[in-house]
Amino acid sequence: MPPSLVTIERHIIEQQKEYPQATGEFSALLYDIAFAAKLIAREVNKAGLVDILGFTGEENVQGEQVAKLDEFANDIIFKALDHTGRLCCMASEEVKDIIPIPEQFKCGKYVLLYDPLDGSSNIDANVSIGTIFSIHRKISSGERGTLEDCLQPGYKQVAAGYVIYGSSTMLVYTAGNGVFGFTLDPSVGEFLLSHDHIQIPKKGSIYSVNEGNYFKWDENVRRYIDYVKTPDKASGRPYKSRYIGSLVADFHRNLLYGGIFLYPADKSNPNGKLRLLYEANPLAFIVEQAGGYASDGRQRILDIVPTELHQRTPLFIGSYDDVKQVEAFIQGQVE
Ligand code: AHM
Ligand code: MG
Repeated sequence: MPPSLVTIERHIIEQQKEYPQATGEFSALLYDIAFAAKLIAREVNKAGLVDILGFTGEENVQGEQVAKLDEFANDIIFKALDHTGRLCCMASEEVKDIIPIPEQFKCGKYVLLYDPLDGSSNIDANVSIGTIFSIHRKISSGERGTLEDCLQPGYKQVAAGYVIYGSSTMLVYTAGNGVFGFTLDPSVGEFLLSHDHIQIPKKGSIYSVNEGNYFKWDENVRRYIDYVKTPDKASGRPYKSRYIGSLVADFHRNLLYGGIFLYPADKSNPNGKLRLLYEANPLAFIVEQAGGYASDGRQRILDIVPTELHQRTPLFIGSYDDVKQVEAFIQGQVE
């Protein structure tokens, strides 16, 4: 078999042939993100070799310690995109307020929301980590972007994706026309199409959750977890338990193999732990494009209208049947 020669750039251009109104700005934006991802991958792969590990001693807006690589990834994404004229503003999980485009640069018609390095507590142990991104259209009327542009419901996303820095580096994205995965070939520095039209199995046999929180969950969540562990051949139970503690890695595995990832609300995190804009929305867009589903237990993640930049949400995401089933448990519809 000849190697894949479909780079991200070629793929986007070929996809856009179907949309004659496309200006090429959007494909250039995705290409810029892929470029930033390569720079982050290079640093992540060096972690351990250079004095880049460890914490800065500072806390981010979520009250968590900031690892040096988080800062690096945050800055790289900003600097790779601030001057391109394609964005009107950005927002990052690591930054309290919206990030304006510097005065000297032109503003464009898109908004970028990103989690620069998710799962960063795993860096020191060489566990897979990831970057997550979400792109919206600018909706405010002024020249420069505002909070209004960032607080749009997920169903309005134009594109979303993630990069996983694992045994290889992969970029997975959707622009609303299927989900595509590219693997970085480090010898030529290009992301090459490796996973065409990814589809998540309708029902899985994996559950991924931090079960240490079991006694902090409400009873319906506990009942669901008890259910997936109870043997029943006909419905494929017990499920396998797989939890890395790195959202992108847990999500990516379940996307390929089928399964459900859960981060419910609990006594310490009454609104869940994960963030709607930087984590839940982009992954929800991807999973729906792959045939799966994402819910906060009561409603579709993509329908939630955000009110705050760093809003958290419970998250149930993965194979369609499994997420629908956990919704039924949470809503007390299963005896
Ligand atoms: P982060 O954005 O600070 O890295 O935290 C998010 C991470 C996710 O990658 C992962 O799913 C979750 O936190 C794990 O949380 P816990 O350690 O409570 O299981
Ligand atoms: Mg995160």
